[in-house]
Amino acid sequence: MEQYFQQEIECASYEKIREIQSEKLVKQVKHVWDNVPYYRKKMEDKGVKPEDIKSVDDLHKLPFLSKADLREAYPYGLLGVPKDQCVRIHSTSGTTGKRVIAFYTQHDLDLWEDCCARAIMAAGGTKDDVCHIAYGFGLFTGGAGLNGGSHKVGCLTVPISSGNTDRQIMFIKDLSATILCCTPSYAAYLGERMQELGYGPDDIPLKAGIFGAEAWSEEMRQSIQKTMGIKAFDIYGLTELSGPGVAFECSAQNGMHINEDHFIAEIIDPETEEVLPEGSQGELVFTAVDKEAFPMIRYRTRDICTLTREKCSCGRTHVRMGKPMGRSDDMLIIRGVNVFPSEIETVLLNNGYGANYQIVVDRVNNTDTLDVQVEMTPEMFTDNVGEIEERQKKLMGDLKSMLGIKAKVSLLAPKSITRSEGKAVRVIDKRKI
Ligand code: DLL
Repeated sequence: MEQYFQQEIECASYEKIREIQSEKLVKQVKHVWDNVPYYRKKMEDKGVKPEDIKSVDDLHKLPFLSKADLREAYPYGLLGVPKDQCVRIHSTSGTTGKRVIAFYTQHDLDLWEDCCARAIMAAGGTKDDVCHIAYGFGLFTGGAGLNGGSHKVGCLTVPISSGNTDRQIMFIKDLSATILCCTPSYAAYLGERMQELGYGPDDIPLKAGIFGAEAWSEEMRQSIQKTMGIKAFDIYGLTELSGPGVAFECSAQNGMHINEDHFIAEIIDPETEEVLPEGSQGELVFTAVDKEAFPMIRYRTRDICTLTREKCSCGRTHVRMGKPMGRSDDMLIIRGVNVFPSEIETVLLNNGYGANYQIVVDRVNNTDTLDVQVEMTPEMFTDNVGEIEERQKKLMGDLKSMLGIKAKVSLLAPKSITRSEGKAVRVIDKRKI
C-alpha cells in the first residue's frame, strides 16, 4: 500500500495547492521586499511592488535570480533574516573561489527534512527500515538532508557518508540495511563491488535506493535494480533551494513529484525568459515560498526538463518533473561533484600551461572518469620521463584540491590539440546518459 509522510498535502487537489501557493507567495514577496535589499532593488528596477503580487498568476511579473546574483551577493547579501537566526549553512560542491552558500533557520531545516521524509516514504520507507546514507556529509546537502528525513520517518539511520566501499558493504550486510541513499554512480560501484565479493541480489538485504545529485539514465536504473535486487528511485534538488528533496520519485518511477507546497515550478525558455506551457522542454525555475533565511524567488536552475500534471498512480497530485536532460550552462557533474571547466583552466594557467587543453569525461564501469589533457609549452617540452611524471603529479594534486575529485592528467606535445576557428571545444563528454 502506498505510504505518505504528509498525505493531506501530498494528495491535495490542484485548486488547494494553488491556494496554498498564492497565499505563501504573497507573504514571501513581502518578506523579501522588507528584508533583502538586493532583491528589492531588482523588483524596483522592474517596476514591481509587493502589492502587484496577488496570486501565483502574478509570478511572471517578478524578476529572476541566477547563480550570478548569488555570487555577487556572496556571502550574506541575500539573507532574509538576521544572521543570529540562522543555524546552518551548506554549500555547493563546485568551487570557483566564490562558492554558493545557502543559509537555514531551524524552520527551514525542519521543512527541508519533511521533504526528504516524503521522498523516503515514497520509496516505501517506514520506521522499520534501516536507512544507509552514503551521500557525503559536510557542506554537501546530500548527507544532511536524507539524514534528517530518515530521522523524521523514524528509520534506524546509518550516517556512513561516502567512501570506503568495503566497509559500506559490511555495514549494509551486518545491519541488514533496507534503504540505500547515495549518488547513482556510487550505487553502481557498490553493486559492482558486491558482485565481486560474490553477493547476488538475494544476499543483499536492501529493498530500495534513493539516488540523485547527478543525471542518470533509465538503463543505469535497470542495471542497479538488477544487481542489488532493489527498486531505485530518483531524487532531485539543489543547494540554493535547500538540497535533496525538492522533487522525488514515487512507486510509479515515472517522473519526480515537486514539493509544490514549498516550491513553485515554472519552465522558461532560457534565451527569451518567457514562461512556457505545460509539457514544454525548457529551463526549470523555482520560487521557494517557505524559506526564511535564503528566500529564492524565480531562481534559474539551468536544468533543462519538462513538467507534467498527468494523474499519477501513487495518488500524489504534485506536478512531476522529468529527468533533467542537461544544463544550459557549462557545469559538469562528475561523480556527483560540480566541476566547472573554468576551474580546471585556472589550475592549468596557474601552473604555467597555455589554454590548449581538453577535458575528456567518460563513464567506465558506471563510474565517471575525468581526463585533463593539456599541451606542454615548448619550454616545458622534454623527453625526460621523470620530469614529466613530476609535472603530472603536481597538476593532479592541484586539480584535486580545486575540484575535490581526482583527475587523470595527460601531458601532450605542443600543438597536438586541434585548434578551433570558432568556439574552442573544451569538454568532450563521452558519457551516454
Ligand atoms: O546535488 C542536491 C542533492 C543531493 C540532490 C542528493 C539529490 C540527492 P547541488 O550540489 O547544489 O545539490 O547540485 C544541484 O545537481 O541543479 C542538477 O543539475 C543536479 N541534480 C541534482 N539532482 C539530480 C537528479 C545537490 N536527480 C544540481 N538528476 C542540480 C539529474 C540532478 N541532475
